[in-house]
Amino acid sequence: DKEVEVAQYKEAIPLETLKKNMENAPPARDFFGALRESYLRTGLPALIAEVKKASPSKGVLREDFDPVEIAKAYEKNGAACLSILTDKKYFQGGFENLEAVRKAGVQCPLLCKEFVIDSWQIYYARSKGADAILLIAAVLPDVDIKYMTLICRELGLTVIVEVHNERELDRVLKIDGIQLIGINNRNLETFEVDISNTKKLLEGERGQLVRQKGIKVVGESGLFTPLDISYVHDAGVRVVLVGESLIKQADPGKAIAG
Ligand code: IGP
Repeated sequence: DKEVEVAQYKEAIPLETLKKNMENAPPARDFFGALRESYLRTGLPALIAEVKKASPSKGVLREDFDPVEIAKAYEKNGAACLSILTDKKYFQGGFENLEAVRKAGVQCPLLCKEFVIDSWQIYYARSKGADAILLIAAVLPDVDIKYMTLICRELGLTVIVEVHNERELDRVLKIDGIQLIGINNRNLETFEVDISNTKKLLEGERGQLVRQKGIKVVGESGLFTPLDISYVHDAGVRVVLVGESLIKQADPGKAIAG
């Protein structure tokens, strides 16, 4: 159904028009640099704080959801970068949220959280103010990951390639030029979350290869407590992506400071 959605968008805004629109857009911010700077300054995993209204497993997370207010609160309280859900069907997100956050003067670099299946979506995300793109190994063949990574580089976008098992991690480790790998602790088929997945995938030779290649690992999903963060930090994670546990707080910004 993502294919149908993208086909409709593409018909409304052809790639040529998008490319023209992008010419006047301000350049992408350095997403990777912001993460590195935060890690070097604090010695703690850099935070990508997620702006998401709902999830397929938990439904609506916050009734009074205001993407701009939440983004500002995250930034004020020390998030290095933000992740903005744009998928409508499963997360009740939208590209209008990405655009609104960017236009509201938020300085943090922005990850477009979308199921990317077509390179057209990458140009579209950039035209709406994205600074980084998520590519999910479970839905993309290697050739697409390679090709899309090249497009992102051309557009100045940082790429996070998401994996959730050994097989996907091994595939991605064979691709050149990957800076960031996200390890999702949520099984996308069962929705079950297990943060020991991060540790398991970074053990032994795989972990060694990740370090050798200078790839930074993003711990994704199911992180709720400072103990969870230190657990994945010890496993080798340098960046964490946190959504639900922040969104559900009365004050999502304060939850970061705490
Ligand atoms: C955030 P959590 O458990 O903190 O809300 O998880 C993030 O990892 C999750 O939203 C996510 C996601 C995705 C969403 C990870 N990969 C791919 C949509 C698509």
